[in-house]
Parts: sequence; C-alpha cells; structure tokens
Amino acid sequence: MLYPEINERRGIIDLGGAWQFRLDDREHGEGFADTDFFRGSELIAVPASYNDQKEDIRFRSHCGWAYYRRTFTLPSYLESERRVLRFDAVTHNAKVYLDGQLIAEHTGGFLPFEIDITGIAAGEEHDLIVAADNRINHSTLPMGNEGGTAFFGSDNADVPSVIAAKKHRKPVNLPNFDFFNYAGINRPVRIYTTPKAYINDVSLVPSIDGKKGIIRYEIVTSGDGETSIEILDEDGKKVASGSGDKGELVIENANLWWPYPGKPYLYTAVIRHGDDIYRLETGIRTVEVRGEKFLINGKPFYFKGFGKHEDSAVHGRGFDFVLDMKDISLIHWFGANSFRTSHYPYAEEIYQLCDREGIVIIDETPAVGIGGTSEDIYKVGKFQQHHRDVIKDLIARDKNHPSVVMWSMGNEPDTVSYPDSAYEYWHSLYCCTKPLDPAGRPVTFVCCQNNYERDRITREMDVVCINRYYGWYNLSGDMEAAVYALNLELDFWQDIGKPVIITEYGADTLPGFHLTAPEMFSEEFQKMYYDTLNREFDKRSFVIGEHPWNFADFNTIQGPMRADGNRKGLLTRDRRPKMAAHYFRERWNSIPDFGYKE
Ligand code: E8X
Repeated sequence: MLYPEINERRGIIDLGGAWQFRLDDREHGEGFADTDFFRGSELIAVPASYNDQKEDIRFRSHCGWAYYRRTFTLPSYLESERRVLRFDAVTHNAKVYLDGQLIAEHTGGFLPFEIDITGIAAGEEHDLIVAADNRINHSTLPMGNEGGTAFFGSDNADVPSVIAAKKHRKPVNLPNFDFFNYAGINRPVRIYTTPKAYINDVSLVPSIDGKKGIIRYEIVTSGDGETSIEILDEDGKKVASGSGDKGELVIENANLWWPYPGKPYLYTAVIRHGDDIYRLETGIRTVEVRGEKFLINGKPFYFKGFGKHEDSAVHGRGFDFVLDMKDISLIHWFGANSFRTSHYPYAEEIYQLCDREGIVIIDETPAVGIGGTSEDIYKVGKFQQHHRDVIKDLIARDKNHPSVVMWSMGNEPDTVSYPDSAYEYWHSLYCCTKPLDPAGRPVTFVCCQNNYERDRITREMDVVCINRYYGWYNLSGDMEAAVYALNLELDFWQDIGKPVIITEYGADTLPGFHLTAPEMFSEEFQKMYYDTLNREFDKRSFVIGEHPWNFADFNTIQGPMRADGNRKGLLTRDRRPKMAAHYFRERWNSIPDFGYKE
C-alpha cells in the first residue's frame, strides 16, 4: 500500500484537527449517526489517542466504542479525480460511516486502511463518523486477558470475594501486555487524489552484483496507460530506466545504503502510469543471515539499539512527528544503529526517517501477549487468521524500506505451556511469512524469559531473539547468580549455531534515585546491571546485538508492579538521560557497527 504523496498529479486533503467526540458504553448502532447522538459531545484532537487528552478518568478506563465526527467538503475541481479516504491507524477496530452509510470496517489498530470515495460529490459537505473500539481479548492482537488479570496484575485467584467482584464489575480491558492500551484515531486521516488511471502498488527489490546495483521492480496499476520507471541519483540524474509493469534495472557503480554512520544513500524511483506519477525513495543494500552472522551488504552487522514504544505524554500512542525526529537525534547521540518496533508496527513516517538517517529496523506485528490463560491459547483463541492478515499487511506496507531488515512475527507468546500446539502454530506462520516479502528478509519472533530447553520454536527462527531478565525478574539484584544463569543459557544457544540478539534486558530505574551500594531501582544499579551483562555478551561471537529494554520510560496500565508506568527506560519519558544512557553512549561509540567480535 503506497504512502500518500503530493506531486504534479496527486493531492492530499488532511482531515486532522478538532473532531466531535464521545465515549459510549452501549453497543453502537445506526441510530448514533444522527446529530442528536453528538449533541453535548466534546472536542478531541486527531491524530492522537483520546485517553490522555481530558481530565476524566473514564478516558483511561473506557472499554468499548468511542465515536468521532466531523464534516468535510471536497473542492469542486476534484470532481474528475479519483478520491481515496485513508486512515493510517485507528486502534483497535474501526467502523467508518460517510453520510450515514457504513463504508468500511477494519480490524487491527496499527496499519492503514483506505476506502475509494470517488463516488461522493465534490463541492458538497459530507458527514464523517468513525467508531473506534478499544476492547482487547483472546481474538485481538495485542491480546487481552478475558476474565483474567492484567499483565503483572495481582488478583488472588482463590479469594471468593475477589472472584465475585470480578464477575460483578462492568467490562474492563485486561491487557496481557505491558503498555497502556491507548486507543482512537492515533495516526493521520487524509483524502488523497489520483488520476482515474493510477499506480496502485510498487515493489522494489535491491541486490548487488560487484559494483552494480540491481533493482527488480513490479508495478501494479489500474486503468489504461503506459507504465515506466526511472531511477534518479541523489543529484536528480537519471541512472536507469525501464518500461512495462515489471523488470530489472541495473545501476553501474551503485552507491549502497549503509547504516549510520555509514552513508544511507537513497535513490528516487519515479514511476509513471498514464497521467499518474509516484516517487519512492529506495536504497540498494542486501540482508542475509549466514551461519552466526547477520550480514548487511555482505558485512557482519552488530545491532546496537533498543526496544522502543510509540508513547508520549498527552499524545499517548498518537502520531508525534516531532518526537520521532527527537528520537532519531537521540539514537545518533547514543551511537546506536537500530531499534525494534516493539510491539506493533509504527507510523510510516519514522520508517521514512530511518531510511534517510541510516537506522536499521526490526519490524514487529502487534502479536504481543498471546497466552495469559490456563487453556491452550492456540486452541481457544480466535486470533489466528487476523495474525496472518496483519503480517501480510505489514509486509505490504513496509516492504520497500531499506531500513527494515527483519520481520518479527510477535513478542513473548506462550511457547512452552503447550509446546506441540505452539510449535505447530508458529512454524506454520513462519512458513507462510517468508514468501510474502519479495525481498525475502529474515523472519523471527521474540521469545520471553522461558524454559529455552522446552521452547522448540525460537531455535527455528532465522535469528534467535531473546528477552532475558537475569538479575531483574529472575535472581533479582543478584548479579553474580545472574551471570552464572545467563552463561548456562548462552552455552545452550552456542550449540544452536544461529545469530542471537538480546532483544530485551533491563531494570526499572527511578531517575535521581542514587545509592553508593547499587540496589534495584537506583541509577547505579541499572548501569551496573548492563555493564555486568554486556561483559558476558562480549565473550560470545554469536551474540550479534544488544537492545536494552527500553529506549525510554513509558505508560502502562495501573497495577501493583508499575509506579507511573514502566521505568526501564535509559531515558525518562520526556527523553532525559539516566546514568545508563551515558554508559551506553560511551560503549556504543566505541563498538563498530560491522565486524564486532570478529
Ligand atoms: C517488562 C517487559 C515489557 O515491558 C515488554 O513489553 C515485554 C517484558 C519483560 C519480560 N517484556 O516487563 O519490562 C517479562 C518477564 C516476566 C517474568
């Protein structure tokens, strides 16, 4: 799915701003579309989560539908154009009504969907209503604990009064994941226009042959017209061209896309079909897993970076381009080179920034928290088809980004309670994911601190990605025992013969809490925790990456284990460094991006 762009033949009308808004507990129906439903409604900002924009606790505790409304008028001169209404993300499920008619339903809160509205009249006012449902359960991704307890919840199962109260209370969301269930129209809403005959999709697959860069292209179009493609270098000079809807372009003496501080060289593909035109930045680079190495352009890459979140004060999970720009600057400040889009696809704009800034991305689906029940979730859950759909849509959206080097099918699913059904599920998902990417990127998933000897799936991934909390959740505070346990497990992975990325490790840390003798939650402990564990990773050549959890503090559901959210950030939520941030800046600026531990 192409990202909207303004050019000689395409336009964009942005529908962001103040919309009418109201929460409602009743199951919505057609009736709400009349103006009475919105009488007395509030105003809310779009794009952004609705949860933190008001002072009413209901905005955070709400479980169910929320309704947005605004009107718009298309200029008459657009009558001859194709018009498309695009939502970059509505979390988690959406229903869209235009002039009172249901025109779209969408499941999934982190990927775009669009509706062709060419049929509606330009030059007239139209009524747009969006219903957004924030409920999470065993059929949604991310997953909610139906009737159970929230992640790190503490309901004591055998207390009769608690059991009764849980049955008595009104519906609540119980995330089986450790981030606040922000919801609403989280990303931009736009109407974009194209000619009636248009370019619908483009796939660009780069490869390298000696000094030549090769781009295999496939262009999907609609309507009559000649199709062509040109490749321009960064000076705007044409270096290759082709015609037809598929083919191969050769660029002599190609400039490759390298992660920062290398040069992330970008070409511009100019695609034409009939009157339509579309420009797409592309980078020539290769990605390959070979033995215990992860190669970019044939060189062994070392991942220095983070698990992140899309999370900030007031915006919640809402699109915040300024914050994205700041985070890119901080990633450079750290001397980092990568991050994982934990635990859901991020807004397209940060991938575009990473293409330009040379930052490597592990692109993850919203499949987090699969489990959290005493039953076999792979049998009782109803999320399977949606998971396949999400993977297909994620790859369709992000397949052309040189910054994206690997797909993560999910985070910390239950892989050991029912090993056979878990294996069947994830193995078949892995097999159907590989062919979806024309560039054939590596595929993984991220596994939790679990019994690695019983987990038969992680070892089958292209890259082993493990979240490990020795010294925090396990052997808390005892770093000597943590080192011992960690090495026992690393001995296990040593024999598997695959690259291993430590995709999460971390310690909750209160900024300003200092101790001469480091104990948990102090800044000194966080720094000592990382330095102690990094020294062990440095001894293992098959450990090809370190992603502390987390880049910054972030908001979570309230609970006995979270004091103002998750505090494992190297930075505070408003991006101020803790001691460990300075430690990593020094460490990562002394570690090469390629050939480390060679
Ligand atoms: C944590 C992280 C959580 O924030 C992240 O979304 C997934 C968790 C640690 C593993 N991984 O809690 O800070 C939980 C292990 C429980 C024993």
